[in-house]
Amino acid sequence: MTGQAERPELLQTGPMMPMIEAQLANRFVVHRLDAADAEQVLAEAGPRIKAVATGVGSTGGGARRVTGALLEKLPAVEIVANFGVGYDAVDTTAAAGRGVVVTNTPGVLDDDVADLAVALTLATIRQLPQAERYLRAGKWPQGAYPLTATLRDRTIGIVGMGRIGKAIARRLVGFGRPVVYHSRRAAPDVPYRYYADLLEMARETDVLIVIVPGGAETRHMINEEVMAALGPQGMLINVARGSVVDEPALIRALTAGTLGAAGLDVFENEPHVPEALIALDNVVLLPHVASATHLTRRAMGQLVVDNLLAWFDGRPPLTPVPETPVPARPA
Ligand code: NAP
Ligand code: 8YV
Repeated sequence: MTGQAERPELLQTGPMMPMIEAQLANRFVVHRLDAADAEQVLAEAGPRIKAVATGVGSTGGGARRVTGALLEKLPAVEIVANFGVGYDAVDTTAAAGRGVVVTNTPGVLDDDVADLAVALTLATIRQLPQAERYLRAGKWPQGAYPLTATLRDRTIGIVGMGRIGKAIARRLVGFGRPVVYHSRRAAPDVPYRYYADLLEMARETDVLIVIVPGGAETRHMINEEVMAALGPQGMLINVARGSVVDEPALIRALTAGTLGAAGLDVFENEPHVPEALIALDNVVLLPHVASATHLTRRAMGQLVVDNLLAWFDGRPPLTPVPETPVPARPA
């Protein structure tokens, strides 16, 4: 281990898992953006900071976003390691413009996120939380819980056929349901029917599972028209990012019954969920937990650390994002 003076300086934008923090503290001089004196810290240490460790996810919060303005205060930064496969909270254009490499945590969370997406789909269509609330409220002796819709007569459209979309599709095929999908380009390696037009797919399916990246390009791609196309028996499952769905339009559609039901793991303004959604009984709401198992979060955390260690050991980062080319490590 090198001495304190030789350790690279790193900015941590908010709380991270203890196993991450312990390894970072072992190798870096760590500064915290969530400290009371963060501005002072940035002014004093900003010019020396070489790395950023960040992750938005379930606690949300603007303070944890890696914006162009923040990067400007870190003129020596070389790498931003993001906890999460989705890195919409990191301004990759600003990072690429400064030659800063951004890494994320792909692959290690696919199975848990896909399991959760399928669980949420079943919970929503079979009304599992509602049925449990019925039992707990002591209503069973007065009569059986009402019959529900079923997955048995559904075609499922997946929006986003990437790593996680494929893992969801594989599971649904096991459930005996037809799967179709939409993305910008047809995926070369899947047997499912491809729709270049999202609206056309929404008209011809009745369950939509959304698993695309967040960001400007996908903002509100699930809009009023798409929801209307799904229809009164239709169901929307969002495990992607809250920004992908027009939330006010979703509330209107669910309230009016022009969309049948929704299962949501993500929201536009996390961790704040609109009261109007909470009041509805045709939604199942989860607090951004798709990857939240001990095993998967440990693997994600280790990948954050391993990307940073690789970079500062002079090796290429393990999982750089495509928007930021990997520059040669300065000598
Ligand atoms: P991925 O392998 O990069 O797949 C993304 C898919 O989305 C690709 O099929 C891509 O295909 C498609 N896509 C991208 N932009 C699109 C657009 N504008 N219109 C239509 N399709 C588009 O990513 P992944 O690992 O599967 O993860 C996907 C996302 O899931 C993450 O970015 C993250 O936001 C979210 N996620 C959420 C949780 C959670 O806790 N709820 C957990 C993990 C991931 P084309 O390039 O051909 O369009
Ligand atoms: C996590 C996620 O909840 O990987 C992602 O993109 O949304 C989730 O796995 C999040 O990154 C935790 O901070």
